[in-house]
This record gives sequence, structure tokens and C-alpha cells, in this order.
Amino acid sequence: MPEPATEESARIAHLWSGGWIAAWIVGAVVWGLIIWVIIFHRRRSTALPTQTRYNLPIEVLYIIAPFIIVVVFFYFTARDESKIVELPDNPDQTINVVGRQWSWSFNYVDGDVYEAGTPGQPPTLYLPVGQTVLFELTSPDTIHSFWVPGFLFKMDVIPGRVNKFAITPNKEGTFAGKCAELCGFDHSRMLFNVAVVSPQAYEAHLAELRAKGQTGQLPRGILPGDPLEPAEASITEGSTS
Ligand SMILES: [Cu+2]
Repeated sequence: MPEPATEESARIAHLWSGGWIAAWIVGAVVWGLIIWVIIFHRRRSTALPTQTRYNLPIEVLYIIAPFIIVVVFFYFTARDESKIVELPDNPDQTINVVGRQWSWSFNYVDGDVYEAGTPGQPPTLYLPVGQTVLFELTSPDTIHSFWVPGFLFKMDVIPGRVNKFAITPNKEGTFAGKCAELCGFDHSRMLFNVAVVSPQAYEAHLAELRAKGQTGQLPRGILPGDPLEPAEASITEGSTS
């Protein structure tokens, strides 16, 4: 597992390793029982052993034990998931990520600048370290999935709806990202990078985009209030305006 790089990802790493510990304990008990049966109840003669039917304690056990396992997994997953997808009231930054066939656009909503990539030129998303960033995921075409393995998190990008999540990156560095939902011909080239930088470097990058003329916002796919015509909501490769 990559080292957690956001404030939220420690919780995710904890849920992951907790799940594995529980699975190993259950596995050890099951394997132990199998080995015990193999050794102590192996066939000793050709005669059939006594056939046991309607053993109530055993039947109750194999209904109750899986039920307890499911309840425990469900409880911890639901508890952590509800925390992980919680949205802040006042995010420091809002970024609209547009997943499209087959690259990504990033609309920096507060800075009113944008970045757009192509399969041949993966874009880089800049994030300020220590600031809470609200992501709005939209797609004009098909289902994609926004995945940054270093953040231990991914979320589907679904046409016709806005999926939101928030993270607070707490480690500077460059992290690889990719589309995690098979979305068509160039899915495997739907890559991007995330550069977590100081707030000053972040502002400097937005100024750089502004200087390059990348001001305003690219079509978001579908957001409330956006024109829904497909022509408006699609971006062809190489075109960024
Ligand atoms: Cu995709």
C-alpha cells in the first residue's frame, strides 16, 4: 500500500489492514478446523462412519458465525465510509474534474482557470498542501473513475450526475493518477499526475495558467444549469477552448 498522503487516507489504510487482520483470523480458524478434521477424523477402515444428521448446535453455529462476520465488516465499512464521503461546509478550493474519452480536464473553480489533457499529454492537477479540496466529478460521455492510488481513494465519474468528495493532501510530492473504469479504446492512456505543492506554488501555477490564456471554465459535462446539448459538453482531443 502507498503511504497515506491525505488526512483522510489514514482512516482508509486502517480499515484496509483491519479487514485483512479479521480475514486472516477467520482463515486461520477455518484452516485449523480443516487440518484437525484431516488428522483426527481420517478414514480408519473401509466401513462408513456413523452418519450424523440434524446436529442443531453445528447448524446454529454455521448460520450465526457468517452472520457475525458480515455484521462486523458492514459496521466498520459503513462507519468509515460515511466519514470518508463527508463534505466540508467551507472547502478551501473547489475543483471540477471532467473525465472524458480519453483524458481529463481540471477546472479550478475558485481561480477561474483550467487545464486539459490528451491521451498523449496527460495533464497535471495542482493541489495546495494542507488545504481542503472539494472535488466535483463530471463526465460528458461515459463512466470513468478518478483514482489517485497515493490518496487510497477513487470515485466513479458518471454522466448525468455530480459526484463529490473532499480531501486534504498533507504531503508534498507528485502522485500518479489514472482512470479506473474501463471506458473505451484509449482507457489505458487516461493518465494524469497530481502535484501537491505549497499554497504559494499553487497560486503561482494558477497565475501561470492565466498567463497562458487558460482562463474561464471548460464544459463541465453535466452540472445543474449547464446546457445539456452533447455538442456543448464534449471536448475533442487537442482542443482546449
Ligand atoms: Cu476513463
